[in-house]
Amino acid sequence: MENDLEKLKYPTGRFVAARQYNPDTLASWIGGIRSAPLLFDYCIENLDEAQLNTPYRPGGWNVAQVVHHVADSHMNAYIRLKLALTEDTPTITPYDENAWAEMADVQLVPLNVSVTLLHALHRRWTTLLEHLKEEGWTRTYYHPESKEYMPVWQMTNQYSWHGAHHAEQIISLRKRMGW
Ligand code: NI
Repeated sequence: MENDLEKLKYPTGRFVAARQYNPDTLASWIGGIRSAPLLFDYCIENLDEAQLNTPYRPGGWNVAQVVHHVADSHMNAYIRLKLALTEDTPTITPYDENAWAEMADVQLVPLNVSVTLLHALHRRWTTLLEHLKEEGWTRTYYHPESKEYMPVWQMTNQYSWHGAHHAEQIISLRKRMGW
């Protein structure tokens, strides 16, 4: 049972941070961020209202909340990146992702608005990453809850995983439900 829940929550496996980076890993992570909005186009294609309101696992967010969450999370990530690139080890502001997922903009705004947002946001994000100079990758921000210094290369690794992780939650739900 425990294992089943783990599989539903982490269909691509838990995030395993890379220990280092090189031009190939960077290109692959940027590619993950570039393609994530397309993945969400695919995820939500032809789902009706009832399907969008279905939790991806028992007790979990529904499909719409998952996608709105990715928009919330990636907007924060983008701001964190820009802060890391322009300030000296800025302390970022954590946010309560569960509280954010219950708010009116998540409950009332059609899902395609957040997917469109992801397309726009990831276009800017990817362009920024593609034009980073070598020293940009080792700039860091400080996360006051995890008390970690997060280098830009590592957050790029993490958010590349994050998009695919949530997309796969929806894709695996669709497979299980035969949608
Ligand atoms: Ni998430």
